[in-house]
Amino acid sequence: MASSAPDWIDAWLAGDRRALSRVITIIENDGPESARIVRAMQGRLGRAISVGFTGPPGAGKSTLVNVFVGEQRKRGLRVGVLAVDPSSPVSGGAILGDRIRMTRHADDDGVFVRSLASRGHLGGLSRSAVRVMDCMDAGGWDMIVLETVGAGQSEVEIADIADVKVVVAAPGLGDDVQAIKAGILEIADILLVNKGDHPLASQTVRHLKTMANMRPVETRPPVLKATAITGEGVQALADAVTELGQSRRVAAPLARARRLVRRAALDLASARLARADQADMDRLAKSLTTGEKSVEKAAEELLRLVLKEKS
Ligand SMILES: Nc1nc2c(ncn2[C@@H]2O[C@H](COP(=O)(O)OP(=O)(O)OP(=O)(O)O)[C@@H](O)[C@H]2O)c(=O)[nH]1
Ligand SMILES: [Mg+2]
Repeated sequence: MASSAPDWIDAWLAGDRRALSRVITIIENDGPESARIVRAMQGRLGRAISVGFTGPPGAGKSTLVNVFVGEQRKRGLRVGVLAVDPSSPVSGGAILGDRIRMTRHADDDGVFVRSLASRGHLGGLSRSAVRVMDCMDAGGWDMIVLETVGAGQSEVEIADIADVKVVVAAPGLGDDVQAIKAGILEIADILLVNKGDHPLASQTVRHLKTMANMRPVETRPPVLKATAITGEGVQALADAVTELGQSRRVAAPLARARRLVRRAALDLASARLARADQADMDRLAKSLTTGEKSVEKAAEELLRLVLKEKS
C-alpha cells in the first residue's frame, strides 16, 4: 500500500542520496524491509544506462571514472558509482576508498558513490552488485558506473553485469596484451587506451586493434584513445557509451534478474554438493571405475540427489 510506505521509500524514489544509501544497506543485509523495496522497484527499472570500467591496475580507471562522471554531470545526468573490489574483504574501507578517489564529486548531490567488497564470497558480491544497481536504477539515477578493482575471473563476472563494458588499457604497463586477460577482452564493448599523452599510446592502440580484429565483425569493439588527466577523449567515450547503453537499458533489469537466479542456483548447488551423502558419493565413484557410468552421468545423478533433499 503506497499510503503506508515510509518516507525514506518516497525519498529514495525521488532521487535522494541518503535515502538511496539506506535502501542499499537494507538490501545488502537482506533486512525485513527488503521485500517492500523490491516491490517498490516494479515499473521503475530499465531507465538507467550502466557502464563498467575494468582493466589492469594503474591503467587509470579511477582517474577516468572521475572525468567520465564530470562529463555526465555536464550533460545533466545524475550518476551512481559502484566500486567493487572482489579481492578485498573490507567493504567501504580505506583500501578501496584510496583507490577510487571520488573526492572531486563528494559535495555534488547528483553523484552517489558506494563501494562493495567481497567478504570472501564472489556469489554474494555479484548478487549485491546487481541489487545495488537496481536500487540506483529505480531511484532515478541516469547513469550507473561500475568500477572493478582487482583482476581475474571474478573481475570479469562483476564487470559483465554492466550493459556497456569498457576495458581500460594503458601504454607502459609492460606487455599490454598480457596485462589484459583474454576473458576481459571477450566481454569488452569498447577498448579504451588511456594515457594518450604517453609516447607509446598510438602503438598500444594498434596492438589492441589487432586483438579486436580477432573478434567477429559484428561484435568487434571500437578502440578509443583518451587522456584522463586532461579529459581529452572523454566526450567521445561518453558518446559511445550512451549510444550502446540506450539500446540495452530496457532489457537490462531482466538480464540482471537472470544473473541473480543463475548465481543463486550455482551457490545453492555448490552448498548442497559440499554436504553430499558420503555413501552416494562412494557408489557413484565406484560406478565410474567399473565403467558402468560416464563422468557426466554420475555428475547428473549426484546433482539430482543433492538437489532433491530439503533445505
Ligand atoms: N600520464 C598520464 N597519467 C595518468 C593518466 N590517467 C591516470 N594517470 C595516472 O596513472 C596512475 C594510476 O591512475 P589510477 O586512476 O589510480 O589507476 P587505476 O586503474 O584506478 O589503478 P588501481 O585502482 O590501482 O587499479 C595515477 O598516478 C594517475 O595520475 C593519463 O591520462 N596520463
Ligand atoms: Mg583505481
